[in-house]
Amino acid sequence: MSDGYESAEKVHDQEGHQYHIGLGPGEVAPWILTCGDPARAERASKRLDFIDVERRHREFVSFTGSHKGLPLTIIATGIGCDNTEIATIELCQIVDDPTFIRVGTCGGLQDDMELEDLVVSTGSVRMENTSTWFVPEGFPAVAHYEVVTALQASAEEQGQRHHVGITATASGFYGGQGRKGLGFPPRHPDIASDLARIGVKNLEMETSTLFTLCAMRGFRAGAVCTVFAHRPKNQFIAPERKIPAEDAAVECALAAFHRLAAR
Ligand code: R1P
Ligand code: URA
Repeated sequence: MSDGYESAEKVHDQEGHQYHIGLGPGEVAPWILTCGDPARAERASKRLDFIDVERRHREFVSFTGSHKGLPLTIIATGIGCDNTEIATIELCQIVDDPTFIRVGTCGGLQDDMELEDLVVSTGSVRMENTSTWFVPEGFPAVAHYEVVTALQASAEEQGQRHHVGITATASGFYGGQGRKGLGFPPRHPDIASDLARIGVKNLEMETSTLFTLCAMRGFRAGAVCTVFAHRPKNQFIAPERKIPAEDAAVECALAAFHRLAAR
């Protein structure tokens, strides 16, 4: 059966620059940090020793350089699984054997969580349909165990409050996450508490597609997200805490990359 590689549809220019992300062969490192927010990618890029490649195409903002000697690409995908699909697939056209860590923000679902806690995903409920165009409904979106272990060890070493477990990836921030009282009643207003009851730790909008696509190819992927919304308590992070809280997740991911590279 053809896997499509032999006759890949051409969506890049003569030099192999990918249509949406604008990056070409040689411009992506095997260690890839992804996030939704371009401003987070920009801030994370300040931690690089140097930047070789900086590219801005639509919402895809990327930096390739070195972090303490480790070749690293940081890319913002924008919000959502459709963007994540594009970024992941285009990156995988131009780099060999990548390892991905998503550094995101999320809604925390469990009572024992606090705002700014980190959540390391072991897998994610596919409450989106982007991944469904590749795999059947029963296909599990799982993180790579080595990445999970590296993220957990890094969070522990850095003394960051963290939780490890199952995430849920929604295809929206409002309806898909059951947010009420906004004049647009969601069809499933109890989705957050229902997920909490079955042990799901957090809700966000990209992880299951990243995990599914990477699992299909045997590439390693993980995710660490900072709790910005405490859903059971209806709390949201204070504006002045957002950047330090995001930075903690970036720090955890960077340390995890180094752990993985040292194996
Ligand atoms: C929603 O506010 C966005 O924040 C979360 C969600 O997954 C969604 O992308 O992640 P990022 O902070 O990485 O964008
Ligand atoms: N990002 C999400 O997707 N959900 C939240 O509740 C907070 C951040």
